[in-house]
Amino acid sequence: MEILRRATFALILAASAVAPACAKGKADCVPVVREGWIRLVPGGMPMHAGFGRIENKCAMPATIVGARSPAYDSAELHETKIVDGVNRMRAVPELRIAPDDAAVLKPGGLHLMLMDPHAPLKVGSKVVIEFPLQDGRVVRGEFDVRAPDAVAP
Ligand SMILES: [Cu+2]
Repeated sequence: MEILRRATFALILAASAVAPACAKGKADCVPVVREGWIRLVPGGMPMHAGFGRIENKCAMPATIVGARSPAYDSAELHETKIVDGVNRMRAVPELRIAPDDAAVLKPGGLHLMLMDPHAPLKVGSKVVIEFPLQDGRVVRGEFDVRAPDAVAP
């Protein structure tokens, strides 16, 4: 009887040791947006940039295939690159994030281009931005609205 009890105990231990890995591999695991923020533009220009980190803590890679926001007419993922000394932006149609990796959106690099807000945005308010994944699921993030002179945290 004692042996059986010990075996059961060992089984419970094994099960709990495995649990975090199971949670990580769960089908509903999606990347998470952290430190999201939007920088307003002086003069109320209707084109804003969004920054933050999209962390993939899941066991599988995730591929973001776009962006959208209920607060803007359109949202796109862009990348800024210096070509021949000139700042150029290009659209990023797909953004793959490996497991335990993160996409970092920051001034001068990868960013969100947010066009034509439906209403003027107030500093300190929050905007929801959604990133559809290739598999049909959606990453949903909250972005803080900051002043035009805000710098990256
Ligand atoms: Cu851009």
